[in-house]
Amino acid sequence: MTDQTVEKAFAQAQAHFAATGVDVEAALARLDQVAVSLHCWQGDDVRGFENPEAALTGGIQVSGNYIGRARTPDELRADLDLAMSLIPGRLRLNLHAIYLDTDEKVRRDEIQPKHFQSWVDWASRKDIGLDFNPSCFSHPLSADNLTLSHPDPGIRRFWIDHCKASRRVSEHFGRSLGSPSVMNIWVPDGTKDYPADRFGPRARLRDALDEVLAEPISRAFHKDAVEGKLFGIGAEAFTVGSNEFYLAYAVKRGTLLCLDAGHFHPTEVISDKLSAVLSLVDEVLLHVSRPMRWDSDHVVLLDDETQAIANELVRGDVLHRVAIGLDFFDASINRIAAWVIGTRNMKKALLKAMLEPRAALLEAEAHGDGTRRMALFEEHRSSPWGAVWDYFCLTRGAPVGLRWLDRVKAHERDVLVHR
Ligand code: RNT
Ligand code: ZN
Repeated sequence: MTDQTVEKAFAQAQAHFAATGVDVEAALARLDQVAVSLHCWQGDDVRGFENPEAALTGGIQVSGNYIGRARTPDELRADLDLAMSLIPGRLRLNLHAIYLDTDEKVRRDEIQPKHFQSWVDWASRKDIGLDFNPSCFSHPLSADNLTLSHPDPGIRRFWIDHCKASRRVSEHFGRSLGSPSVMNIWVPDGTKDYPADRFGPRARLRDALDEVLAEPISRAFHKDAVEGKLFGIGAEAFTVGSNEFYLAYAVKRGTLLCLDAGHFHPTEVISDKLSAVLSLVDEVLLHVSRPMRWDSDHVVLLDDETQAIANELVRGDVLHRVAIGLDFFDASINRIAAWVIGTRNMKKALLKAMLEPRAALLEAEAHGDGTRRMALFEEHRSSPWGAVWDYFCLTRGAPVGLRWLDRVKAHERDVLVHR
């Protein structure tokens, strides 16, 4: 497809959408404002650089052994540079604490901003924001699959101190880059079989979190989020930080609530939860992901639920109250392609939502005209939004159509096979 063909198709699409009452240029300007935070851990199967040989624990799992996993911070940044160059519009990077870049052996409860300075410098050169996460897994002191709720006060102390140290790193990101870092606390705490006491662990988790959050940090630099979950591998019977726990916690303590698309019962969807939660919680963090059987972390597709999430963000005009992060890990395909596919899909979904004939839909609904509403929804599915997407890619310096795959394959041949 030549640039001219893209522009011609765009002009036709623009006329199509204008006839449905939609201003395409306004939609593109709106899309330009939305940053999606890429998760660093797709690049190396959640290993990090603290001890890449350590087993991944915490009830999460990565399957596959595709060539080319990033083994150093420089390799990971090179892969991210490529992935980011293939995605149009604003991006951020979401780091885990185990991705520190230093030759020192650093205990997790002693991490400092300086251990992440190379990431800050890189992000500053790219003019992107950073987000952060304490890493409460893949560590000898998380071997019981209990961290902030551990009955042993010494172990609990270690993880509290790790989370406190993480907040200082996160604040440094926000101060250095001029955009608040969202720090998400997820702990794997849970048990394989039925516990005799569910109250004790939850009270300990609540109190530990309160201690972690005790030090006030300006929201201009750092925001706290908490992420609930239904179950994990080895934590099938009981998850301490369940969804109700964290929803209540976020409401009461004023943190962000993180909704991970893979953390609910099979027919439950987070698209419906956005309007519910945002009625009473100021801000939400999303982990856009795709549940599949037991796995909560398949690559994001442009499927109905991804679209439904985007629709809610756009229809509710809540994009300024929702941080969009991704959370999937697939080692069975090219890892850079996984980032590109998942992130482009999230942005495609947002664009398609922005091109919806909103006024006509609301009018049909106001008149109780379900027939027209359904007809409008279904026509929009096959509207020429793809031509607008191609134009967005072209004008924002990202490859149009499948051209991005040639670049990923070339990098695989030239770089990944030699790792
Ligand atoms: C695990 C949570 C969590 C992790 C990352 C690595 O179920 O979704 O967000 O995937 O922090
Ligand atoms: Zn998650």
